[in-house]
Amino acid sequence: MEASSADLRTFLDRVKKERRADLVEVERQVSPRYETAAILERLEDHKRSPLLYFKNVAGTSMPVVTNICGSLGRIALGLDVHLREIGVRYGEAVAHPISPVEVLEAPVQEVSWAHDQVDLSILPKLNYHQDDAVEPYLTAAICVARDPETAHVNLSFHRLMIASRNTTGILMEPGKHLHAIHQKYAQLGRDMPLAVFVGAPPAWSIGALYSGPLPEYEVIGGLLKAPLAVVECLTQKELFVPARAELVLEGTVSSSVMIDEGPFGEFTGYGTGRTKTPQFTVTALTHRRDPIFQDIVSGRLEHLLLPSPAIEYRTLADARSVAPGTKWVQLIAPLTALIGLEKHDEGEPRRIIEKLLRADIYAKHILVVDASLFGVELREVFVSMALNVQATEHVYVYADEQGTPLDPSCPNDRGRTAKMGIDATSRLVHSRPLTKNRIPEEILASVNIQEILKGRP
Ligand SMILES: Cc1cc2nc3c(=O)[nH]c(=O)nc-3n(C[C@H](O)[C@H](O)[C@H](O)COP(=O)(O)O)c2cc1C
Ligand SMILES: [Mn+2]
Repeated sequence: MEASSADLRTFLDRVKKERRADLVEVERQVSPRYETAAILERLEDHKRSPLLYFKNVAGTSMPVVTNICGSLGRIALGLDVHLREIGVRYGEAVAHPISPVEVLEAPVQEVSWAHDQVDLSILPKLNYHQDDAVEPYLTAAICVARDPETAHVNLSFHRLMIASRNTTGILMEPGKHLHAIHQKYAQLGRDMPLAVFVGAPPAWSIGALYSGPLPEYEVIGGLLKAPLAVVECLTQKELFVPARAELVLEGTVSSSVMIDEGPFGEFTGYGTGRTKTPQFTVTALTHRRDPIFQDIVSGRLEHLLLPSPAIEYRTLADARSVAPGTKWVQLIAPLTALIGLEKHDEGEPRRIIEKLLRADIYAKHILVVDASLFGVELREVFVSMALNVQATEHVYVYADEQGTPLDPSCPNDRGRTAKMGIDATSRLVHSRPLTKNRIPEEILASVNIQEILKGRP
């Protein structure tokens, strides 16, 4: 099968041609310190979420694109499907993964800087929020690492804080594959080889956010319906990066050296202080001749939309594995999922709750409701909670689970947290006879409103 020719540039061209109103090009010089974030925040305040292309960013020769996946419409365009088919397409991709193919020539290696030549100060120095660390961040950094035991290759997004000419911090949350891989290297007394690529069309990003047993490169292939072309790294030979990315950092993550990192305003809307992260030392920086730097403004719409296809797919699959009548999943707030269930036995909601809370560090509060409540106003959800729940019986509380330290309520830096599930489904059998308020149909039909109101408006 021929490798996919999709890349960030082909996606930008498609948006330009097919969704012109979705693309805003900013010609004048902007500051990377808060200004790009401010422009996006103001647009979102006005219910607009265009792709932003900043041609002239102070302190760098690279143009910056942000908000690539800031609308479901653009995500759908990137996957070549209708809005409502994103979930189905994701399921197909996971069911039909396609392995990447190695190529020898790669645009992303047109320019390369190795070892002493590496200078991260050529990158845009982006800051988002006034209480964040002064150091700039990379937010659209997709990290590639190989498990030293299984040799499986893993992809995931991690925030990188530029700490010096050739080092960064990297946040790896407990419960993530990269965290586990890093720990395996540490046990072997070795630093972890890591490659980071920047510049991805939606299918790559959405596929990289897959969470489960498959290698993410194969899910990307499934989404593209063609193999992704990858190239061997120059200084970390066991790793491969997409040949048509814009920019790559190669290097190693220390098993012992920790550096100060943060605070950084996150998807929750809050930063949670300065802590320690392992140090990533960059051994090579490669890029296209004219790289486009991709960014995600932390905490804005794109940050929430981008991972949603992967999280919804996985949550639905996990819930169905214990309750086949699970019909839908809605991520209604950070750390909170609403699950629609056609219940067959009273044990199902609890099984769903326990499965989900243990599978995902971001699953903190799970609310299971009747599947018939799809798309209703939040008030209806509260009504169903009020009328179906006996707190002593239908609220499940778990004291010490793995969550995320990014949760402002989490009392420690390790992400150990309490979790909760609520079974708000209607009972299959009621302990007392219940009758729903009803007036006979024929009497209702016989009422003539006009006559009663006597012509009043
Ligand atoms: C924009 C963005 C930034 C993210 N930053 C981090 C991060 O700094 N640290 C982290 O552990 N996970 C981060 N994540 C979440 C992981 O990338 C995501 O959960 C991924 O699917 C984990 O992959 P895994 O199942 O292979 O561990 C981020 C996700 C997004 C969308
Ligand atoms: Mn993984």
